[in-house]
Amino acid sequence: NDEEASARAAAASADRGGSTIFDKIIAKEIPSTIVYEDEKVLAFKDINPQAPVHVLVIPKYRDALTQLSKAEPRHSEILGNLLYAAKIVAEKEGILDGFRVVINDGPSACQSVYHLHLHVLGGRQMAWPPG
Ligand code: IU
Repeated sequence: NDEEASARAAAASADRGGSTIFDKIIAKEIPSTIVYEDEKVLAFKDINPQAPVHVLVIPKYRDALTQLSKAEPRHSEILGNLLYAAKIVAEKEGILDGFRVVINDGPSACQSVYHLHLHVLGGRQMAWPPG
């Protein structure tokens, strides 16, 4: 279907080292509602929220890390920074009593933007298993 086709096209572009819309958000060429920012990570509200709180946490320096499955030992520090930033986001958004952190990796998981990102979701009862 269309969604799968565009996911595969995005994956192919990422493999060629293409930049994504998140680079423009980091550069503030495209506006976003920033929840948290430091020198390494940026957290901003998802444009199509799936829960009352839906924030994306991304590394500012992509360093060719388009998705978790491409991670190398050198990425371990930024991976830790991203996860810790997710906790800061949950705290700032008032959802420390219950929230979910998601990484969609690859077309089968519906990854659509090939710049590594964590989803932080909360503010409602989450279901398990996720779809
Ligand atoms: P995914 O894990 O790659 O499927 O998530 C990409 C997310 O990026 C998705 O939830 C989109 O709503 C979100 N997003 C956004 O917040 N702003 C944008 O300009 C674009 C996508 I394109």
